[in-house]
Amino acid sequence: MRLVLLGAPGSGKGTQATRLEQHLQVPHITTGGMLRGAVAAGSPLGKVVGPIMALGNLVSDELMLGVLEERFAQADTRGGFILDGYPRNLAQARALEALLERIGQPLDIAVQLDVGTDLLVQRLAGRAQAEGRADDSPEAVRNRLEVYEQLTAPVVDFYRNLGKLAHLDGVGSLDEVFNRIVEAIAPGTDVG
Ligand code: B4P
Repeated sequence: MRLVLLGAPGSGKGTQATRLEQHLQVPHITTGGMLRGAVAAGSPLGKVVGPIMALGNLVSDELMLGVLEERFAQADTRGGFILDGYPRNLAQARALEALLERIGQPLDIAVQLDVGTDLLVQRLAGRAQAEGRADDSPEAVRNRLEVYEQLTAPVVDFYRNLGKLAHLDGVGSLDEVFNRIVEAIAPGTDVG
């Protein structure tokens, strides 16, 4: 299974990808997680991206593609993957299609988790208290939601036009949302 998870910040991509990793037994590739790892390690990449992420802005397409290409060069991705956090704009969506074609691993499905803005803000405020992530501050969250609307939302149409989009309701308990995804990605389910 080669799957992309799409959705606004707080829509549950990372949360559900962790569960899907167990279910599908394919690696969860989280670009946000990889970047946070680089920041925590104080690597040269982390030093560049840390301030950008703290403001809730997107890291450059060029840097992100490099990170992604490196990850896809690892053997564990050959049996499939769950990609969470990429693509975040149309240029990234096109770059991903080209990369997956090049390595002979075309995408099966893009799952979009749809959650209203009020609930997104509420979830991220909850995480800000629980985990203290720099980009969960109210100002950064506001910016991340705007960036999503302007740059990432068009990616949904990109996958719809390819006939690969499953649009799902992301509101509900963790189990409810998980079950919806499992149903949508089951073989034979019609997408588009
Ligand atoms: P990400 O790590 O991708 O952050 P995110 O969009 O906020 O999603 P996340 O997966 O963490 O949260 P989730 O919705 O699961 O990106 C962070 C930053 O990295 C970006 O702003 C950008 O700077 C940079 N970046 C990453 N990828 C990039 C790219 N491709 N290009 C450029 N820059 C990039 O969960 C949020 C909260 O909701 C959690 O607390 C969770 O417990 C809760 N929740 C989830 N599901 C729930 C449910 N059903 N009910 C109740 N609560 C729920």
